[in-house]
Order: sequence, then C-alpha cells, then structure tokens
Amino acid sequence: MNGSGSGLFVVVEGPEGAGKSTLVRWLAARLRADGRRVMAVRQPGGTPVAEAARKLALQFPHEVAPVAELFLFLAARADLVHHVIRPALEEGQVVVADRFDLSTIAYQVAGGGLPAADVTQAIRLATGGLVPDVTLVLDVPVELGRERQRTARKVQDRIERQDDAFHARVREAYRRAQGPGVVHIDASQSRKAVQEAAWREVTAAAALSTRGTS
Ligand code: Z5A
Repeated sequence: MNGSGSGLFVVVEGPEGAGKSTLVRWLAARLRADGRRVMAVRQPGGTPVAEAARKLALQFPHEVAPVAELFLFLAARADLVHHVIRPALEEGQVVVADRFDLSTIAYQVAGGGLPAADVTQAIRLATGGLVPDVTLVLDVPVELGRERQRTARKVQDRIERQDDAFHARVREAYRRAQGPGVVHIDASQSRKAVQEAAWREVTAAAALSTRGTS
C-alpha cells in the first residue's frame, strides 16, 4: 500500500497535546517487544537538514511568509523520506511517524489558508507519493490539549502561538480527515484506552499485508 518495499508505515496525527509522542513511543516499544524492527520518527525532524528546517519553521523569531513556512515543513519531510523512511520500509521495518502529510493539510491549509490543491501537489513532490498504511488521528478538544501541554511545561512554538480560531480550524480538519487507512481515536480517553485502540488498528493493518513482519 505505501508503495515502498515490504515495511509497514504507521502515522500518528492530531492537534497539540493529543498524545502523539506518547503513543509513538508506546507503539514502537510494543512492536519491538513483538520482535518487529521499528524506526520511530517525528516531523519536522529526523535528519540534519530536517532538524535545521524544524528550527526555522518553529523557532524563527521573525514573521515567516506562509508559503515559505510550507516549504520548510516539506523540505524537512522530503529529506526524512529520502534518507530514513523509504530505506527503512525497503528493509521491511515498521516506521512509526509522529505527524506526516495530514499535519500540513490541517495547519497550512485549514489553519493558514493556503490552497489545498497546490499544497497537495507540493506534498506529492516532497514525498514521491509515499502514503501511510495506517494513519491514527488522535482527537482532543483544543483546551484539553493545551492543558496537557501546560502540565508538561512545554514551551510554545510559533504555530502553537496562533489564535484560538486557527486551532479550531486545525482540529476540524483532523476530524474531517478520511481516506484509506485513516482511523479516528478519541484521545481524551486514558492512555491505556488510546493504546488499546491504536494497537487494534496497527495489528489489523499488519495482518492485511506481509509488511512489518520480519
Ligand atoms: N507542523 C505544521 O504546521 N505542519 C506540518 O506539516 C508539520 C508540523 C509536520 C510540531 O510540533 C509543530 O509543527 C506543530 C505543528 C507543526 N506545532 N503546533 N501546533 P511538535 O513536534 O513540537 O509537537 P506537538 O505535536 O505540537 O505537541 P506535543 O505537545 O508534543 O503533542 P503530542 O505529541 O500530541 O502530546 P504528548 O507529548 O504525547 O503528550 C502531551 C502531554 O499529555 C504529556 O505530558 C503526556 O504524558 C500527556 N498525555 C498523553 N496522552 C495522554 C492521555 N491519554 N491522557 C492524559 N494525558 C496524556
């Protein structure tokens, strides 16, 4: 399905504080305990170029033009796909990614107002058309996500400092997301309930293919 070798490509998506990083860590550990070879990545980030783009996209102290911001995220993704994700999938690994294309649709299109068709084309160029086998979309109300970040003492990045209307559009875009392999999980539940729901989807996706079973 992902069109890149025999691995399994799992993406975890959702707004800030939804519990994505927590779930990615848990899934990676659970898959390894099952004897799978796992590559866990976050976006933007994961290669020297992608980490540099992350710094610019999230911490640059001056205004960044919306299209420039888009290309920073896509530069990070293109480099990560080329150097890390595709090689891992081709080796038969399970790749678990904290964010992928849906983040760009939610933040830069729904949040930032960039044109969907052009952004979709740019995404395709950046990733060579790589698609996840399963995308777990974690849903939490904006305020609950923020509350979790405050409790975790997270320092806000440029995107997180956008206004409430922006974040409401981002959440709505995630809630509307659909397509092959897209699954919605109520992430206001306990960690355990979220993990169990995610595990059901990942094992179902793995069973549908021979990928990720090395
Ligand atoms: N961005 C973009 O605009 N366009 C793009 O194309 C891409 C990204 C790829 C990346 O931020 C930023 O880049 C992001 C979008 C933008 N900025 N914004 N907004 P990031 O990588 O720094 O992470 P984040 O996703 O924005 O924030 P986060 O706080 O790391 O969220 P999270 O990973 O979903 O949550 P967490 O770290 O797993 O959990 C947060 C806390 O909640 C933590 O203390 C957990 O222990 C706790 N937690 C987790 N799950 C639960 C449950 N179920 N119950 C209770 N507590 C929980």
